[in-house]
Amino acid sequence: MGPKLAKPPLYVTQPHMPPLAEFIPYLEQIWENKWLTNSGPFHERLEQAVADYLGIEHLVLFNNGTVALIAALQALEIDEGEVITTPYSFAATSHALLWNQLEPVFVDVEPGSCNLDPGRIEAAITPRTRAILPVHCYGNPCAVDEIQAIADAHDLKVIYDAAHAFGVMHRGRSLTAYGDVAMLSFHATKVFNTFEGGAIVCHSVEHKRRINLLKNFGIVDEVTVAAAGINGKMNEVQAAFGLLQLDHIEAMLARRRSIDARYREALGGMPGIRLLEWVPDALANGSYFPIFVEPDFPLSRDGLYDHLREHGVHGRRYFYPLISDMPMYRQRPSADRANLPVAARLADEVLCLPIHPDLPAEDQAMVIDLIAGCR
Ligand code: T4K
Repeated sequence: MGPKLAKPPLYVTQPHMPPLAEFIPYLEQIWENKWLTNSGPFHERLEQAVADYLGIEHLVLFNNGTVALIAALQALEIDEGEVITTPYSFAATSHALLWNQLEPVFVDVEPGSCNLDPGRIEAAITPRTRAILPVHCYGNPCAVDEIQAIADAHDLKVIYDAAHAFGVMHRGRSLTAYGDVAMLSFHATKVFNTFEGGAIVCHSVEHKRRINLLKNFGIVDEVTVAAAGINGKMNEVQAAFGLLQLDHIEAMLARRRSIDARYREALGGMPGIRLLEWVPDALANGSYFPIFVEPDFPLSRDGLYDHLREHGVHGRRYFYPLISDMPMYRQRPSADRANLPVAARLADEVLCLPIHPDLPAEDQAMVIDLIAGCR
């Protein structure tokens, strides 16, 4: 037996683990098949099941969201120039650009939604701009219409980092339906997980074929390698776990939404605490619960982070530091904090509170009481 955590802290996220007994038949099937990866039967079933669940026609599974994003950029043949993106995200968003020798150009975000500010995008476009890479931060929809209109006017591609957006419905359809492509992450800490995993949503058979080619080394057949592809393949254990998770997804989403609602009710009017403004016309997935600790709260953001941690509550500063403040980005002119005042403030004030389907009500009450007790 491996090590067991003594008394686990209250983590910012935790995967929901379906009963182990439900997973055993899947494992038995994999043992019997002796087909462990490379478009195995569970992979094929999951790819179709996720597409059906999202109401999407074309979807390609990957072994993680980062590799999916790297491959998607290549599939769109964005192979040089600049890409406009947000500094307020997980490092993977911009890292995918550097891995493709693309130049990230950072544009500030909106304070309410934390998403790329569409009003600032055009000023950042140059003759070298090839694409826009916005993030639906915390699953909250970007200004998809404005972004698409700008992209159309300037002949740019739109690649959504939708890592947080599984299960978010926007105007009656999956948020992943927007843009030329959208990337999903199925990492262990996400709403829907396959241990590690991810997917690309795209919009044509031809594009799906190209992405599939790139995810499997560029192999066409036993004697033909047509592109410098990568290994982005999801294995059978991951895919089987995903199928099992899908059986439970509605209950998990409902639980997340009710935890979200309880936090909103308890913390909504609290002086010094600001909440994320969820975009109208969208059904949230409760993937994260960020609060913004403003100057009139008795503790600083880091003070509150430490206070919670002393009581076993491990909040996380998603997203601090800003990507643009990381050493591989900060020399760029667009990375200057003076160019990104809203993102800089959000990064200094944000603290994500625990939210996951199995969070006990009394633990959530303790988190709320710890915050309220600071006043
Ligand atoms: N774009 C965006 C906007 C993203 O947020 C991400 C990933 C990506 C792209 C890239 O997608 P992937 O390539 O990852 O598919 C985590 C995740 O590793 C990362 O997937 C996620 N975003 C990011 C926001 O958070 P860490 O290093 O902060 O997470 P970690 O491993 O410290 O886990 C957080 C907490 O969750 C732990 O304190 C405890 C709990 N936990 C974690 C794991 C791994 C568990 O309870 N069980 C677990 O198995 O990056």
